[in-house]
Amino acid sequence: MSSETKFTLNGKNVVAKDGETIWQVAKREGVGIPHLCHKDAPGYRSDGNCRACMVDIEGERTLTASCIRTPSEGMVVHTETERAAKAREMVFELLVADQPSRDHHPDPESDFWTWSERVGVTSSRYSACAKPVQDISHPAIAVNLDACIACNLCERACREVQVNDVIGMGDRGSHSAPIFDLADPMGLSTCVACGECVSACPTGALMEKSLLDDTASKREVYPEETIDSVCPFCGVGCLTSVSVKDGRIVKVEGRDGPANENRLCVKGRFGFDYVSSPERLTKPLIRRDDAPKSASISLTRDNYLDVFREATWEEALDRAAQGLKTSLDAKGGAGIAGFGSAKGSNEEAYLFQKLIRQGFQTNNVDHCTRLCHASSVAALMEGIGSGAVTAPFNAATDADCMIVIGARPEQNHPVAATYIKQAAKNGAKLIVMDPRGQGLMRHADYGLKFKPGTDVAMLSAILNVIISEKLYDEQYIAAHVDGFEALKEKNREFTPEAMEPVCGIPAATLREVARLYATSAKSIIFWGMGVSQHVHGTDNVRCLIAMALTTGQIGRPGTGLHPLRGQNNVQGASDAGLIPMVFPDYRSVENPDIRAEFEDAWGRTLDPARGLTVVEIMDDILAGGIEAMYVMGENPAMSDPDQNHARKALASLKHLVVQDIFLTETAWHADVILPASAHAEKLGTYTNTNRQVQIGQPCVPMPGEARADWELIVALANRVGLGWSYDGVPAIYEEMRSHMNSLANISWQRLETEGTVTYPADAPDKPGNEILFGQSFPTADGRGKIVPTDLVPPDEVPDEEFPLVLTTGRMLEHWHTGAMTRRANVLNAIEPEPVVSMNPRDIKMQGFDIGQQVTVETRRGAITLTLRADRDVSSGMLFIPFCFFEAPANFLTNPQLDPFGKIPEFKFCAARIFSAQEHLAAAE
Ligand SMILES: Nc1nc2c(c(=O)[nH]1)N[C@H]1C(S)=C(S)[C@@H](COP(=O)(O)OP(=O)(O)OC[C@H]3O[C@@H](n4cnc5c(=O)[nH]c(N)nc54)[C@H](O)[C@@H]3O)O[C@H]1N2
Ligand SMILES: Nc1nc2c(c(=O)[nH]1)N[C@H]1C(S)=C(S)[C@@H](COP(=O)(O)OP(=O)(O)OC[C@H]3O[C@@H](n4cnc5c(=O)[nH]c(N)nc54)[C@H](O)[C@@H]3O)O[C@H]1N2
Ligand SMILES: [Mo]
Repeated sequence: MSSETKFTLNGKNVVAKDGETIWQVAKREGVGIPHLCHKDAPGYRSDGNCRACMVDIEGERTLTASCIRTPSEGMVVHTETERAAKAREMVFELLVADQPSRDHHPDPESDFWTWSERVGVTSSRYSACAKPVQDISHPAIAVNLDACIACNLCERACREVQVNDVIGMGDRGSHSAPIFDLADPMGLSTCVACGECVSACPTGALMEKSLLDDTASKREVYPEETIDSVCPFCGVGCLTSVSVKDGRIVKVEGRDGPANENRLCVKGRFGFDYVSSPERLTKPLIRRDDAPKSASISLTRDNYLDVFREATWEEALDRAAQGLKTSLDAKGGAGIAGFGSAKGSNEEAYLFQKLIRQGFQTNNVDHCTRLCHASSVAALMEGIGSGAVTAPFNAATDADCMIVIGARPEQNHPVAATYIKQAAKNGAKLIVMDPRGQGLMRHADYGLKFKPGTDVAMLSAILNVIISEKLYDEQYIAAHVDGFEALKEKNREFTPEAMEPVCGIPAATLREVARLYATSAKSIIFWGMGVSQHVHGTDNVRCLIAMALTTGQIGRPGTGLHPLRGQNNVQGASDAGLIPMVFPDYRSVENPDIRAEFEDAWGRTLDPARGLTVVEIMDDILAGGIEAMYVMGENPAMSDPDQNHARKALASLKHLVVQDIFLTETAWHADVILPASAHAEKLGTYTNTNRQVQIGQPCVPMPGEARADWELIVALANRVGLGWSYDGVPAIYEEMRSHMNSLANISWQRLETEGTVTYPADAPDKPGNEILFGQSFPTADGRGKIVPTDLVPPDEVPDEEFPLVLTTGRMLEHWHTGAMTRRANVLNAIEPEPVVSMNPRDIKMQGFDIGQQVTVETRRGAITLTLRADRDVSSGMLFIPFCFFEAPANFLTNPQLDPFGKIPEFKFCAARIFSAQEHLAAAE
C-alpha cells in the first residue's frame, strides 16, 4: 500500500510518497537543499548529523534536518528563510575552517566545495583545529583526515551498505574521524577496498589515489568524460560509469544498476588499469620459423620477439585462416576446435560458434563454462528444463532462509554478498556450507565446515530429514514434481546418523538445517564451484534441486535456485551457443529439425554430432585427432587441469590461432597471435548471473593496431569463404536474437533505451521476469524432475604417499589466470606473489615457518610457493589460487571428469607438501 502526505514546500503544494523525507521531495521538485552527510542512494540511511540541510517548519521552534524528517499532513516547510540560510552558512563556515584551503585541498571539486559555493561560504572567520595525519598506507585509497567533516557517511557505507564492518568513527583529539578496525593504518586493516567509502565521502578525505598527485593530498586528475558501461569482471554485472582522460580510464564508479545499486568491489573500482597496461598486444604476431614449440614456457616481457615476429594484419589473418583451412582440407571438421570467450560479448560468442559450426562443419566449440557450472547446467536442464538462475541474487532481500554452498561470494561475487549479508542482518537465516571457513560464516546462523567432496552425503541427509519428518510440500509435489517416490526409495538409508561420519556434520545439526530450509516461508539456495567442480558435480546439484522441488522453495519471491555464474558473460556466451552440444538457446545439435533451421539460415551442411568439450579437446589433440585450434579470450594453458598434459597438447597442435589482449601462456604456444579489444574498448551486450542483458559501451580507444574481436572473427570467416557482412554490433545482436526465443521482446533498440533488461520478457514494453517457474517448468510436460543420487567419492583420495587434500580456487583481488589482474597495479600490489594456504596448526605440526618457500606436489606435478597461514583452511587441506603464472596451481589438479557435465575435479586431489629446500636437495 502506498501512502501519500500532502504538505507545502516553499509555498507550493507537494506530495510525499511512501515515507519520503522532506529532502527527497524537495529534490524531486527541483529544490536543491545542501547536503553532506546524506547520500541519496539505495542502502544509505539518513543520519542528519552535519546540519547542512536545515529547513524551517512553520510552528516549530528549531530548524530541522530535512534528510531525516518526514513531513506530516499540512506541514508548511520553507527551505530559504533567513533563519535556515544563516544556519547553513554557519555550518559551512565552521566546516570550512577545519578544511585545508581550497587550493591545497585533496579535492577542490568535491561535493563539499560545490555546496559551499552554492551556500556562498568558501572562507571562514574561525581558526582550524590541529591537523590530523594523512594515511596513505593503502595502495588504492588515500585518507586525508584534514578534509574530514566527521559526517560518518563512510562508516554507513562500510557497515550498512557493503556490510564490511571495517570503518568506525573514532575520537581523534578534538574531532571524531574514521578509523579502520582498531585504528590500524588502512593498508594493514581488514579493508577489502570496495571503495564504497570513497564514493560516499563528500569532501575527498577518502579518495582514489589515481586522482591525486604524488603526495596523495592534492587532486591532480580531472576526467574529460564519463561513459556508462558495465563491469568486465564477474557475473554480478555491476553497471559502472567510467571516467576517462587522455584516452585512459582514470576512475570507475558504480551506477544504479538492477544488480548493484551503485555498489562495486575492489576489482571493478580499482582494477581498470589492465586496459592501459604497457603489456597489451598492439601488433599481430607470427611465430618465427626457427622457434620450435615446447610445452615449457619461458615467457618474459622482453624475450617474446625471439619467438614471434611482428606482422601486418593482412599477413597474420591470411596465415591464421590458411592454417585452419589446411586442417579442414586434410581432416574435415574433426581436426579443428575452437574455444570462445565468456569475457567477450554475446555478439562475439554468437559469431565465434557460428564460424566454427558454419565454416568448419564441427561442433568442437566450447568455453570456460565447461570448467565452471557445466555440471550445474546439466542437472538444471534435466531437472527443471532451464540452466539459468530461477531468481536474481537480490532475491536474498525477500528470503527468510538462505543457503550458500560451495561458494565464497565475499571474494568472488562481492556485490552479491552485500545483499546476502544485509538480508542476514535484517533477520533472514543464513546457512553457509563449505569445507573452508569464510567471512560470510560470521553472518551465518549455521556454518557447516563439512568434509570436502561429501556434498551428496550431507545433502542426502538433509533430504532424508525432509522426507522422514514429512517437511515436504505434498501439494506442490503432486502438482509440479516427478521422481519423488524414487527419491524416497533411494534416500532411505541416507539418515543424518549414517551420514554424520561421512560428511563430518553432527546429525542433530543436519536435522536443524533441514527443518530450517524446508519450513521457512521463503528459502533460496546459492551455490558455486565447490558444488560443481567435482566428478560428482552433477549429483551435487541434483540434490540441491531435489531440496527445492520437494519443499516447493522455488518460483516465488525470496525462493529459488541460483548458481552464482562466474564470468561477466558466461551466462550470455552459453545462451549464444558456445557449447558443443547445442546451438543458441540450448537447442540440440543432434535434433534434425533444429539443425535444419540453422542449415537454412547459414546455408551450409552442419555437423550432426555433438562436439568435444574443453578437456576432451586436449585429450583428442594428443590422441592425434584435433590439429588446429582458434582460441579467443581464454587462457587454457593456465585454466585447464593437469597443465603438463594440457600444455603438451597445445604445443603439439599443427596450428594455433590465439586472439587475446595479452601475450598469455596460451599465446606462447600460438602460430598466430591476433591483438584484440578489451572490454572497455568495444560495444556489446553481456548477460549477468541474474539473466540481465546489459550494454557495455566503448570508453577508450584500442591500443596500437589492436582490433575489435568481432571484426577479427568476421575477417577470418571471410577468409574461409563465408561471405559475412555485418555493419556493426547491433546487426549481429539482431541476427543472434532471431535464433533465440529467450531474447524475444528485447531488441537492440530497447537495450539502448533501457540499458539493461532481464530475460525472458513477455512484451516489448514489459519488464523482464525476475522470478521464474511459478506456474510450470520449461520441460516437455511442464513438471520438474527429481533425479536421486548415489554417494560417489572424489576421484583421487589422500593416501600415505599423498596425505593431504588440495583444493584450488580464487582470491578477491585476482581474476582467474591473472592475465588481467596481475597487470592491474592496485590488485597486484595487494596480492603480489603465489601462496599456498594451510591451517596454522598444521604448519606448526609440520615444523614449517609461515612465509617460507614450500613445494606442493601431486601425482601430476609440483610447484613452489610461499606458505601462508589461514585458519579458514581445515586441518589436512591445502588451498592454492590458480592466478599465479610463477606457480600454476593447475600443474597439480586432477583432470578426471564428471560424466554428465564433463567438468574436471578442480576442488579435490591428493597432495603432499615439503619445504622447498628439501625439494631442491631431493632433486640434486
Ligand atoms: N575475485 C574473483 N572473483 C571471481 C573469479 C575470480 O577469478 N576472482 N572468477 C569468477 C568465476 S568464473 C567463477 S566460476 C566464480 C566462482 O566463485 P566460487 O564458486 O565462490 O569459487 P571458488 O572460490 O573456486 O570455490 C568456492 C568454494 O568451494 C569450496 N569447496 C571446496 N571443496 C568443496 C566441496 O567439496 N564441497 C563444497 N560444497 N565446497 C567446496 C571452497 O572452499 C570455496 O570456498 O567466481 C567468479 N568471481
Ligand atoms: N585449478 C582451478 N582451475 C580452474 C578453476 C578453479 O576453480 N580451479 N576454475 C575454472 C573456471 S570456473 C573458469 S570460468 C576458468 C576460467 O578460465 P579462463 O577463461 O581461461 O581464464 P581467464 O583468465 O578469465 O581468461 C580470459 C582470457 O581472456 C583475455 N581477455 C579478456 N578480455 C578480453 C577481450 O575482450 N577479448 C579477448 N580476445 N580476450 C580477452 C584475458 O587476457 C585472458 O587471457 O578457469 C577454470 N580453471
Ligand atoms: Mo567460472
